[in-house]
Amino acid sequence: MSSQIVSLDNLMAAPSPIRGGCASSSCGSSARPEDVEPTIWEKIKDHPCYSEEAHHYFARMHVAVAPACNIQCNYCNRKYDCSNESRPGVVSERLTPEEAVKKVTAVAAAVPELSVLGIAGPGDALANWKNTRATFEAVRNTIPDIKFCLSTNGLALPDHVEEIAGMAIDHVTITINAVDPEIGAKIYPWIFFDHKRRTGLEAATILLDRQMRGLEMLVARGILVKINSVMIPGINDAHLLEVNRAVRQRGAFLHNIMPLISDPAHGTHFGLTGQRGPTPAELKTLQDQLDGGAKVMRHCRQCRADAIGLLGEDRGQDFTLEKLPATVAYDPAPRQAYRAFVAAERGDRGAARDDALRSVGAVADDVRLLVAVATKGGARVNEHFGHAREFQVYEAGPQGIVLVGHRKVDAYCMGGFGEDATLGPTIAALTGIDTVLCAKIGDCPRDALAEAGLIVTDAHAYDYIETAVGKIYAERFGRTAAVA
Ligand code: CLF
Ligand code: SF4
Repeated sequence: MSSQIVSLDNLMAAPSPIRGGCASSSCGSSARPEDVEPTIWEKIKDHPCYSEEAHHYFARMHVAVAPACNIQCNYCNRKYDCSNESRPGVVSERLTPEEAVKKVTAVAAAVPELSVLGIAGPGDALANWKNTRATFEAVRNTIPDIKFCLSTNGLALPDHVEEIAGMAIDHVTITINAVDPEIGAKIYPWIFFDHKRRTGLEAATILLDRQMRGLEMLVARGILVKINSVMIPGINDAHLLEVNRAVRQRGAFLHNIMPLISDPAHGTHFGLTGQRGPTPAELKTLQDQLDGGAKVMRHCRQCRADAIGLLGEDRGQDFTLEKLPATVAYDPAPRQAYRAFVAAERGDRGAARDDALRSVGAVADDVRLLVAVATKGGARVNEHFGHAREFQVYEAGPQGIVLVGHRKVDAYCMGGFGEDATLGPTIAALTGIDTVLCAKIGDCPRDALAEAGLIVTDAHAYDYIETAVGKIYAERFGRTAAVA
């Protein structure tokens, strides 16, 4: 994905045959999915992680004010940092609460899409509660229209639920990798609890118990809880079905399965011992099995603890402390204008989806198609193939048109010329994909991808994604899929 954040200007400039139409009563309104309660929609409609729909429009930022951790996970090494790498637990610079407020104000002034401030490390938000609380309190006084979100391993959670609720933090993520301590002990070598380091089964039992207790306490207070689970083949992959059942029974709002990132260069226990992560196909198979349980999140990008921007991009390096202006004022006007634009755009997009479906008619038989889309936001096919750093993957079939994941790649276009060396890895990253949609592509990469059996087309440039995917599906099978 482009490093350029989607802006009001470039979204509104997008030429679409559908823009400007007023084909339904939802025109101008913010289209709430029919299966979401209005009170819940109010909480999630601007949250890029809790609403897949919102992630096309809204940005999050993390501030790295929480360096310490009270447990050890076998997939984590917070010492390792590379600004090109994106994975949780990793940051380039740690911040004091005062520095964090300055940074959030500067980002809010420059990025009207910013809607959520998250604290997700690089350690544990609750093991650094003083910093976490001070940051949220100061930002609340400065920028009143931002949502708060935090992420925790759950060990300290039961001790902080009352304060979390009192501070109007209505989104909390708990990372739960197991509900069986025998499995947990293979993932967590130790925890620090009640002034003592504990290991083995004892550690896992305490941690898992407190995670479940924290989940129940948050749900009882109306806080939306997302569960992150790291999928570790051979250790907890099959067990995650049980985890899903347990968290669903306790009222979790979303379940996000994250593939283990494992590389010896990261210096983690799993990296050094050769534990592999799952393939995209293994991840999708598990997610498909979980559908019908707690809602499954499929658009996570495994952000760094200092990530800034839409989920598919990271502008953290544009807002390092040394690059911040000496003074910056909070101005709500551009943020309000952007939100008004998104509300209208959502209505327009909803009408476009309905129109596309009506125009092609019947629902297709049980045949599915995976389509990869180059987009820089706004739910449109609006990124050049050569600029794409990721492709969003949509599955079209009788169940509808749904986002099922993303594939990261290196950009093909390197300052005006194509880098052919990236095409091999890109083709490998697109394994299983049938068609690639982009705003523009040159003949050379198109031919190379065609040789590998991939159809790439820019015929649907600037269409809404579902509209374009629906057309591709209809062209291929003579009918259309229902939009989910
Ligand atoms: Fe940050 Fe997490 Fe809040 Fe989002 S991330 S604390 S819920 S604002 Fe989102 Fe990033 Fe995935 Fe997390 S894409 S790693 S799920
Ligand atoms: Fe690392 Fe987070 Fe695990 Fe702590 S809880 S060891 S910061 S992954």
